[in-house]
Amino acid sequence: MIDRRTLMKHSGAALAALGTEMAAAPVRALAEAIELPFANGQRPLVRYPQKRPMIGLTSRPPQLETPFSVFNDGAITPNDAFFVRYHLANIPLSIDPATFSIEIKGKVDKPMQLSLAEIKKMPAIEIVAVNQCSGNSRGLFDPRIAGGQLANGAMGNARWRGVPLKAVLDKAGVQQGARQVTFNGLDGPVMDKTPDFIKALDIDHARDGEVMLAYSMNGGDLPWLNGFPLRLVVPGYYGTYWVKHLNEITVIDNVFDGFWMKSAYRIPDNECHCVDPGTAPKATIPINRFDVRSFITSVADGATVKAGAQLALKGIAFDGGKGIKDVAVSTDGGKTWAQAALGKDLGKYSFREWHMPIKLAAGSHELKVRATSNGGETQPMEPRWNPAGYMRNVVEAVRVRAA
Ligand SMILES: Nc1nc2c(c(=O)[nH]1)N[C@H]1C(S)=C(S)[C@@H](COP(=O)(O)O)O[C@H]1N2
Ligand SMILES: [Mo]
Repeated sequence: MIDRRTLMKHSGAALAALGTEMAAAPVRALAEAIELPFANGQRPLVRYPQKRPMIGLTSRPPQLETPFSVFNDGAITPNDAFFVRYHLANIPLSIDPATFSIEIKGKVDKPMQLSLAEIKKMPAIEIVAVNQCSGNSRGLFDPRIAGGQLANGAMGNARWRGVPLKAVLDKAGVQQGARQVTFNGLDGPVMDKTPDFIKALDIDHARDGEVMLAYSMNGGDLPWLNGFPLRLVVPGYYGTYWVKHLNEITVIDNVFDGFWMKSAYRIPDNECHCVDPGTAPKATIPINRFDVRSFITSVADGATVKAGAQLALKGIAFDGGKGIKDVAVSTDGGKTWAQAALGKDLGKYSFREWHMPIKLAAGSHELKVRATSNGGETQPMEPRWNPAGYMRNVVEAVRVRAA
């Protein structure tokens, strides 16, 4: 039913129904389950409005991981397969796009409210960009780390359409002395003591012309759970900054010290953003750009493939915004490497597909892929560790048996 409804243009009634259905979520846990590649990795496949069966992590608030096989279907992650991450259980269940507005306030000459219609009348930009949770792959850390036990599916790549944050800030007129901009959405804590989810960017970053207020994803409205009707898109930066259901922008003349900037989402302040397992960093900074990553998508760990046959190995790579320079593949556990061919370039913030034909003799093989960015950054052969389980980017291994 809901799929039919969401295919229709959002009428008020259809949206109200969507909110009601969201309130009743999880709509359905399917009988099927999935096993993620770490201890206690059993997960239900769950059904939410506007989503295909997804890997269920929590239900209040809904947190959904993308089944990894989706990434083999193309460089763009479909809206109905895009992961979902929330912190606070009080997610919005009724939003009327006809009356929705966003407030711009603080150190600006003209504090204002902009309706969705007004935002949509401004000149639009489009950027293809990866959104990845800081804790993507946390479940693979060793020693294990508390927090959402995710495999590699807390990421996705979409074509975002919206207005540059710069244009909105210019309209309001940023005042002298502005240092940061804060972002707040419609969701909130269930208990008063839990800090509201508010994020901040430096003023120059906020005005770089790429950070955007997006109202569309892959040609459609944002799915409800991905921030309908408006979200921040911060190309190259971890998902924590991509505030959903965005309705409040505040220009401030200090460095924001709210919980989600000052205490959470921080990484060791050193070159590798890592420390010896089990130790605490001396100093920390807010998490920022993605490190470089790559994945094999065409064959799963533990699979059996045909010996001696040509195998079309493929996958994806991305980084924090320099773009991918090259992708190397090893079929012997990292002893020797060969260059893969790169797929279509959808922009420096996008997944970049790669492919390489291989042939495997009968027996066991360890496949590895390693990407290098245009900035010269590459993936480490040994995993790095930090206390929050962020930024995993080790060269991953896929073990296959050829028979
Ligand atoms: N309003 C709001 N926006 C939010 C969050 C949140 O809890 N509330 N979580 C952030 C985090 S940590 C991530 S990883 C991304 C995930 O985006 P998605 O749910 O569209 O995949 O949303 C970000 N935006
Ligand atoms: Mo996240």
